[in-house]
Amino acid sequence: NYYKNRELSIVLAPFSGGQGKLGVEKGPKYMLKHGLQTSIEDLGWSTELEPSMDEAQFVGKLKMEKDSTTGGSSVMIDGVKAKRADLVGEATKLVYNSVSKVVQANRFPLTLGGDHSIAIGTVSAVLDKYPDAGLLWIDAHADINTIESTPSGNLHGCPVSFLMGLNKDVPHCPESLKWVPGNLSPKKIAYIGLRDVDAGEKKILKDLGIAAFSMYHVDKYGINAVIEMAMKAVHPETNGEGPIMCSYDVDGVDPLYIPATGTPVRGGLTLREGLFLVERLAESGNLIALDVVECNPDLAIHDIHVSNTISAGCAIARCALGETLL
Ligand code: EXY
Ligand code: MN
Ligand code: MN
Ligand code: MN
Repeated sequence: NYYKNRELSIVLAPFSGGQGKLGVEKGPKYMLKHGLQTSIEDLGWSTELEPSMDEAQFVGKLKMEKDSTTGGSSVMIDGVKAKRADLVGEATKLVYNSVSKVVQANRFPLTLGGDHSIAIGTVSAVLDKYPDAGLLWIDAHADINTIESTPSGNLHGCPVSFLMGLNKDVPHCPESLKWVPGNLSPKKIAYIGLRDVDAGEKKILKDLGIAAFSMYHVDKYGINAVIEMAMKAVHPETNGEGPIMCSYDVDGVDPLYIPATGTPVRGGLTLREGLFLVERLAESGNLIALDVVECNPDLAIHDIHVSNTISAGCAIARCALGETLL
């Protein structure tokens, strides 16, 4: 059981350069303001804050799409485009440094994003410490576009391809992301909640034989069976037992419950299914790290959408840390 010493660091990753909408860098601040740290301490964890960057650090450098049609330092060379790759490389390395420090000290890293590109840093750091770890990716999207297949150029749609080293042989792979070890095995990841996967991504999932449970599977088998199949998929030899990291994009949950997010897709997990997933991981005792990403308070069209989104994001973290285990 990896929860034994109950020491945790909240890694703040207020970065928005992996996509085109400002505001997602405010996620960590809002979740802390909601009382997340105290509520985790109330669950018996000792906690520390671990800022990986300042909230303002990258914002000034970001020229988002709404500002101009040519916005963002979009590189387009021989059909390869990756927006703001310089900033994503720099920011994810900072996140990597922070999470490395936390895991190497045997603390549990709870990383608050920020957009999902920050998982390039969190997962790389966790795999250094636990090479055998399985990764559960909760998301409406597969985030496995390569810099060649990406339709948008937004790197929050690409972290898994970097984690697997799929861009290594691509000409013009951005220099700024060459630090990424890229050693995640396709056998060690399982997705839950998928419902908006690009054609190029479907081909990658199929060619690499990646375990992917879409909303169809959630409806067909039920959420408990799906999470158990996912755990077994990443740890087949031990019937699902072994260290597991969870990278949780809040857009996996239906926008009815979590509306303030950059790329909402209807037909997602109910809030209970979304919380059950992490409760089940807590119960397994195998969870070693968690990301909660893509809360963007600025995208709410009503105040209630901000509180719904932030309180659900915090509930995901608390449930993963044992809140509902009696
Ligand atoms: N597949 C689309 C793209 O690559 O542009 C959309 C990606 C959205 C990614 C969000 C973070 O999960
Ligand atoms: Mn997503
Ligand atoms: Mn799409
Ligand atoms: Mn995502």
